[in-house]
Amino acid sequence: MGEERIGKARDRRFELMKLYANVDDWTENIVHASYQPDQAASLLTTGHSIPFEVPFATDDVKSRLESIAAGGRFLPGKELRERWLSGEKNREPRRSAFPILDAEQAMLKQRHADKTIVERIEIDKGISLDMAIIPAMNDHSKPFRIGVFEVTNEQFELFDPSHDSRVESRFGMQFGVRGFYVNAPELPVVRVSWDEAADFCHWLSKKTGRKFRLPTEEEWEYAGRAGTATPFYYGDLQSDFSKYANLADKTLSEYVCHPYFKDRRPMAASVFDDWIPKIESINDGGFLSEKPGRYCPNAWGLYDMHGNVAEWTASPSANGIERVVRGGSWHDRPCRASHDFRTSFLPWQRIFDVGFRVVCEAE
Ligand SMILES: [Ca+2]
Repeated sequence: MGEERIGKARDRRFELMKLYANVDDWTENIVHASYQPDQAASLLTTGHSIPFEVPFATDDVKSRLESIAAGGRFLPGKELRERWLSGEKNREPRRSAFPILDAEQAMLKQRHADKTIVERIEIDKGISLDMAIIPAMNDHSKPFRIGVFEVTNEQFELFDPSHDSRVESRFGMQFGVRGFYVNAPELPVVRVSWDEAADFCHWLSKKTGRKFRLPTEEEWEYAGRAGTATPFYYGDLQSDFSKYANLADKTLSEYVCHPYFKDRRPMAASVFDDWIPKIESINDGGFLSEKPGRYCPNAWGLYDMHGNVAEWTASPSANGIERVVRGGSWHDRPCRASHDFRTSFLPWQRIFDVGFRVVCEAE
């Protein structure tokens, strides 16, 4: 039923994207490790949806998914709905190994680790990376440096000039307006796969003579917490995040804007237009991704560890095939952006709201 109604429009869109945007795949369709190769191939080369297995599915969820595959209607049910809303399935127990510090102690510990708190490493003329020192996690580890900001389009394009972080489509009629661009030089790079992010680190190491890599999941969380034990360094799931993080807030309603104008002119929207889940009572002023550094940093001077764009880590997921992504993005509510929330994608997938930051060894 649905296939019949949308199939032709989707095929036409695919054809036009090939013709005018030089985009000849559907790599943005997110596939999971449990997909059969032919199912994944169908999703990525034609955009056709397929019945699939969800890796975390309980029998209840599986039977519901099977019923959609058989042409039935998908009814999420209370259990799944609650798990989605709370982000429960992806929540990690807090790592008790991390020392708990107040902001002042955390900053003191950082100063003891190295007197140069932020080291600026030049990549190319006028383009550099700011790397903050992070004190050793325990007696068996060493201090390391992590990017103060997420890697930007400008920085990534030095490595791959053909990379394009592209555009977010507007909802509804567009009259020649493609959507909202996220490929400006100062914005964080996205639609970059884990493989490409790892290659960027190799390239950067060669170029600078320093040893760059992606942070492990543990390093990422330790650096982000900066000694705090709460779900966010600034508080909990209910805290007002408007000064601290670019998350899914009231501003996302601007997706629904007047189709005759290129700029964003708000329009009265129904719930069917304005559907991205968000926290409507909070206005963080960030629509899609924002230039890194707009919100407050944590005690160790790191910006956007929650929200803006989600970040690849070096660590594999539980099935060993996917790679873990942390921190949530402008598209996520707080429940998907806390220190203890994780999700994962296959290493070759390019995700619309996933970028990365790098670590390097301290000298
Ligand atoms: Ca926002």
